[in-house]
Amino acid sequence: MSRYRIFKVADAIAYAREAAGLASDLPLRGEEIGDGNLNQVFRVWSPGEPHGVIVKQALPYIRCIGESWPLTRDRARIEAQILLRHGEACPEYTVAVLHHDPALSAMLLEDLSDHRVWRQALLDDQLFPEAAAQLGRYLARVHYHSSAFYLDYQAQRAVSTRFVNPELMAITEAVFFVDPFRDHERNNVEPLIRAEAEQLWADDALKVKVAALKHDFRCKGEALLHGDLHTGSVMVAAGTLKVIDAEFGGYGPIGFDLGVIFANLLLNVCSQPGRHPAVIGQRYQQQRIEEIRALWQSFRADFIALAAGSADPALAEAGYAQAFMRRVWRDALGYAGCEMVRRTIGIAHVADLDGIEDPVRRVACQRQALSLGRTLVMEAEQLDDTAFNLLLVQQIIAG
Ligand code: SR1
Ligand code: MG
Repeated sequence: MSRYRIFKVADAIAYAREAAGLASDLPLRGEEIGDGNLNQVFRVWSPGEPHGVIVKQALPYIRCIGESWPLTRDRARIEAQILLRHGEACPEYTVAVLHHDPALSAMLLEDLSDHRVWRQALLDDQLFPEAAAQLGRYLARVHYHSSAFYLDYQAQRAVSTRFVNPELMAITEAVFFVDPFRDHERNNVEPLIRAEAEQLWADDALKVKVAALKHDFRCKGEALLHGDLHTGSVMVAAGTLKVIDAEFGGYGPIGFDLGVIFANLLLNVCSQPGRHPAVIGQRYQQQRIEEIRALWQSFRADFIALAAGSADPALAEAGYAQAFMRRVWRDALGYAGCEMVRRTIGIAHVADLDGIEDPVRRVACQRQALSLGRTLVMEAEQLDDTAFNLLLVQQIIAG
């Protein structure tokens, strides 16, 4: 008989007590703290202790939709294994998995209550100056250590088979590359921006580019991706960060993770005119653009340094890692463009745009996000980092 049950607070406490090996008479409290789209999340703590633990459990359906969209609970096992694997490559910046129980579709994670969700910090205009470079370092390490630069043929094939995540990656294919580029019932299009959405849906040249990005997402298994690296998947604190929520992970193109995080910083850029007077908003826009630059620079430098030590004589060839980075950059811009479009008119939006109260300003920011997203997809091949910065200044900051 299955031990699975949908946890209430008391179940989460019981699981935490057993999994963490806590004494049966230690008083414990718990509360549901989840605000994500998919799972339930509880914090369990002992009164008077500064740190507790986090219990995350997969439901047999998508939490934000309900039972009408069933979804494999096996995602919890896959997520725990990805986090453990990423934690081996980069323990400093990956949330620690303390225990996981595939039958309960539950895992015990370190408590990050002394961290903040990066998206929320950005919305509160709180700057974490080191976060971007740290995230670049995290990506270089987790990608390198699961790539052909580090693993030999047999090892990489074995790892990529072990981390196959078909149901969750199929959702990404649908909600990232398919729905937002056509009139699909799952989309969430603000009526005032419907005309711009319809223009995108009729843009055949754009859809050809998106098709190529989707095709690569399926076929270009370069590294074990996080798979959903938006600013809500990053917890920041003074001088450090932790990456959480890897349930959409699996093998795919390295540029995908980079593109998703670039896009979420750019969505924040696009939201600034809706939230601040121009001169203040422009300062925050410059900060976000600087963060993208710092993230890319640290990712690129660390990846190239790691690749120099590759045991594969062909891939370690001088100059190859640099050439590979140029491809990753172009891929990242294309995926960033898709993420900007899908977070504006697809099923899952971001608070940066949706939280703008004034509808006229909100729609102006959404238009900016759609327009920049389209430009990134269309021009990814032509934009080196100088041209990219120029584009941002011309399209956004100069208004
Ligand atoms: C129906 S799932 C929609 C989105 O929620 C998650 O946060 C992922 O971003 C996914 O694409
Ligand atoms: Mg998530």
